[in-house]
Amino acid sequence: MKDAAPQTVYLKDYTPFGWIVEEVHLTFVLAPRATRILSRIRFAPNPQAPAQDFLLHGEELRLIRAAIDGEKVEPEMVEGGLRVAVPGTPFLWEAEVEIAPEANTALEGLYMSRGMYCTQCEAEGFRKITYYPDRPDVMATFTVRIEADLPVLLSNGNPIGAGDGWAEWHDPWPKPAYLFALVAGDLRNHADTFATKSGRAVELNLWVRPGDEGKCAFGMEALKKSMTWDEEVYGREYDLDVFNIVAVDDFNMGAMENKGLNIFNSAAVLASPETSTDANFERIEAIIAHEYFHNWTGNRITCRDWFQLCLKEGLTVFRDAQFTSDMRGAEVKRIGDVIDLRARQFPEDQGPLAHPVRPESFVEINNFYTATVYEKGAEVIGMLKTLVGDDAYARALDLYFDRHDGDAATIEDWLKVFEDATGRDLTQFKRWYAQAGTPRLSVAEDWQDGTYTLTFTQHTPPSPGQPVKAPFVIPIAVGLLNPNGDEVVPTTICEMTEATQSFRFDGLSSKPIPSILRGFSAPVVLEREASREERAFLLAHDTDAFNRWEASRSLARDGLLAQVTDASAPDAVWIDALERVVRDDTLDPAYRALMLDLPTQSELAQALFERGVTPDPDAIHAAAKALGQAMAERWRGFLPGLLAQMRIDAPYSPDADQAGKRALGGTVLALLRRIDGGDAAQAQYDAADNMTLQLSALTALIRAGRAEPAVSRFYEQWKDDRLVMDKWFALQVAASDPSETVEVARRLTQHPLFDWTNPNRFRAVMGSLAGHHAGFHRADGAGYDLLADWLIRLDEKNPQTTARMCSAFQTWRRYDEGRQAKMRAALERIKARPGLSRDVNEMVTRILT
Ligand code: 0A1
Ligand code: ZN
Repeated sequence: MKDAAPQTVYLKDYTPFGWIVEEVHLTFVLAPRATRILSRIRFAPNPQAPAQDFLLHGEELRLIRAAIDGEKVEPEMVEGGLRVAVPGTPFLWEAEVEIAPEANTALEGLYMSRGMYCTQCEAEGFRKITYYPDRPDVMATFTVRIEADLPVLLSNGNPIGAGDGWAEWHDPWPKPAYLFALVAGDLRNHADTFATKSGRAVELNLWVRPGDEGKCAFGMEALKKSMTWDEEVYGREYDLDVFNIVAVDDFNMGAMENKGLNIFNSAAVLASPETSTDANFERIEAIIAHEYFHNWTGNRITCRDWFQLCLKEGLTVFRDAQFTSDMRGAEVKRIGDVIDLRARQFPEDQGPLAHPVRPESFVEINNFYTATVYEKGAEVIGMLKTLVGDDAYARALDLYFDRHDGDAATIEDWLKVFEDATGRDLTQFKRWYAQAGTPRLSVAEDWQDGTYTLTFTQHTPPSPGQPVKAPFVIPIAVGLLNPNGDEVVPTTICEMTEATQSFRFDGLSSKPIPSILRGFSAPVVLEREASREERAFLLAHDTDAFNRWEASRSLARDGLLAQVTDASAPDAVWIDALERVVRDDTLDPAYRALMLDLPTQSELAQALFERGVTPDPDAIHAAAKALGQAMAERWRGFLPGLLAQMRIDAPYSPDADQAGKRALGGTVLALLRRIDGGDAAQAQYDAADNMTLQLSALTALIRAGRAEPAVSRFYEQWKDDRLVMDKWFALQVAASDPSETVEVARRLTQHPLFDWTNPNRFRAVMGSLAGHHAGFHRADGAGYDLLADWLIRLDEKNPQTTARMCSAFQTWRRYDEGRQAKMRAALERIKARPGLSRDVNEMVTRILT
């Protein structure tokens, strides 16, 4: 286990490593309990670095022997590695170490997943494989030999030789150790080829466990689409003879962009119509694209240090979002991303875990793979693109690739290419990387003699370590409509740089209705006291699809808040306005489905908290339920017809058109079950021939109190499919009545298939518990206790996944004293675990302060 004594690392302390690594040769002799790794590494003094001791990282390694230039040495073992005296000239370091992959339950370094060897080295896992300067600015070429009695032996780069029980790989592209990968096992291959635009033939392989061959075709197509798209849109070509993807069942995250050998959580790559939902297909396509795009934004240009993580992640998320928009439609993708940002990043940015997109310190870097670094990091790039325009963005990116190919770069380097390509000064814009917290934007309007003036004021609340914020550069996309609904001023970017700033629109014949922050042009909270009439007007007339949706969403939110605080009835005016949208056949069904998506209960809790009302999770749940009931009853007449309209006769395809129809159908079914007792859901369940329909029907049946026999039938049908069983576990918790959520989750932890050391299975139950707002926040604290019990148990095996799930408690200060005390007690109980990991210690400490 790692040392729990917190040691903070600071961005300001960066110093280059004292040596250059010229090349790395590794030999792996694989065995579950005693793998031997022989490393031969050429070091040369780095003339650009200050004098320093020769220190190599290493954790949980048994050093068998070490030598420098062939002479045996006895390094001094220090915390986190070793120190040894070295010559002042180039030298060869050799070491042999032993590790036990089978005992590695943290899934970091070299570990085993159901008989297969695999690695996860980002961020600092390579030091659990051998002694090495495990930092991203140390880049080297790797040659790897693997010896094992297994049919498939893979590493990075191109294959250079293989025989019975061995294989050798060479990666010609210098890379940091975090991009190292090795896989060995009995795997099956779904193969294809790709010709790059300059004519390089690339062999593509998707490696899976026997039995999963039928779930590969979609992932392979997604890979080829990604390769074509990156050539066409960013001019980026693939640079090796082979691209391997491997599906692994035990994996902490979604996937990993190791050079030429991407390793995927099997849930993020395996798909078939019978076992995967439309949402799964879309996510898989996006993750394959994301990992592939990292080949340029992450691998060819990597990060100087881990503080620069957003350099690769923000940009790659931005690129994968562009790809998905091109593949499936920009408006629906944007709304989905904003829903996700508000659900995951806003709570982080507004609570005790708030940190800048580029943090300035950390204890455990694995705790900073956050929605802020990834998703807000992508928003920052989107704003930059809006500010400079599409052409300048393209020029800046060309310059970035030209100037920094082969570098370990920084955010300063990134911003400099934009400054050089556009002549703009980005000093103030850089605050987006340095200041945490979600800015709040208020608006005042003025109308006089044909001139309409919007005055914006920005304010960013304090966040940990940052009591006072300076103004951001905020691109505010504004359009103006006249009272007939015609657009009189098309989308215009108001570039706000001051704390308070006015923008004038002249020559208007009547007072316009403003549509502000179109397309969600900046990650801010818009605090505008627009009247209900004005929002209803925008819902009906806005030409900006995002703001039409936003108008509806804010009406829904305010109606729900009024239900909670004033015991108002559900807002019938909004329901009627929405009906026109939902029944408008000219609108994309996917968009209509999003229009029907209600604000999450956690979002409502946050909104109440911001208005000075202590949120009551039961009351919020009751309000959402009453609104759903009112919608279903008011729309009783047309819901069955709409459901029938969304039925598809063609064979299943996960494309956006079909998926949109099923999404709207699923939403309609969820309303219908409130008035038909689940009859339509039962019919859909019985007829379903794909997982999307089967699962939306099962959800509706559970919610209608008709879980049986469907839940048992589902189990019998799918008990041998791990990925589908994850859904079975998750759904029962997610769809449970709040009074039973904790009991359902507890009962499922006793199920023989609850393999809690598998991160997907653990998250299926515990993640669903934490995500069930009213169920988790049960007043007696039973939800907190159950989650804490399991986090305490998991931490001993897998600190990374445990630490990530601690964020379930990050909003604790929103709630009443009783709940606060119970959450605090749960956190303190976690903190008191003897041998607590550094990962969890850092998370719990930050949440409590
Ligand atoms: N770089 C990967 C995600 C990833 C990050 C950390 C990991 O272990 C701590 C594993 C994977 C990506 O962005 O896809
Ligand atoms: Zn990434």
